[in-house]
Amino acid sequence: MDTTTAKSHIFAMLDVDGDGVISRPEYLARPGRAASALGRDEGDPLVAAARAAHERVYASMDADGDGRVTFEEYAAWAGAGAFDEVCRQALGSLFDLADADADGALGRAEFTRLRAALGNPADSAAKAFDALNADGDGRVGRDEYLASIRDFVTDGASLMAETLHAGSVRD
Ligand SMILES: [Ca+2]
Ligand SMILES: [Ca+2]
Ligand SMILES: [Ca+2]
Repeated sequence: MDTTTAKSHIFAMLDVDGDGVISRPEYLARPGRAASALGRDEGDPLVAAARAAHERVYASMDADGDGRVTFEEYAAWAGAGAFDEVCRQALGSLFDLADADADGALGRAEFTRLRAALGNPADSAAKAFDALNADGDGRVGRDEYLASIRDFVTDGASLMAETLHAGSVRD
């Protein structure tokens, strides 16, 4: 898939109410929703870290600072530079919320919970896990998880299409 298509899939996931705009509250609700789905309480430092990382992403993404991110604004911003500057930290912070035993890797159960927490349908979790667990050790490491998302944003690599459940659009 091309990068515009990849970006449109991510945008659609972030635009939870489907009104064509990623609003500031909509985006900043993401870490809290993930935290509660993953059984983290508000006092957990990892939750505070996730909120701070998401604030930074939104400030970077909302170029004109009006609290609304349109697809045009998103598409002009998303890419390798934005990923390395702010997105990696935000996505990593969500990964950490799911990493219950804090060993830097997600087993199948942890991975499935993270996907559900981010609003991805559970039915494709097994496929996504298998795609990311290429070496078959039953674990998806933090770095390989983040690298696969980066590949998706920068190249439209299909591996991450599975993990973001863009596969449902193709099927
Ligand atoms: Ca919206
Ligand atoms: Ca804006
Ligand atoms: Ca783990």
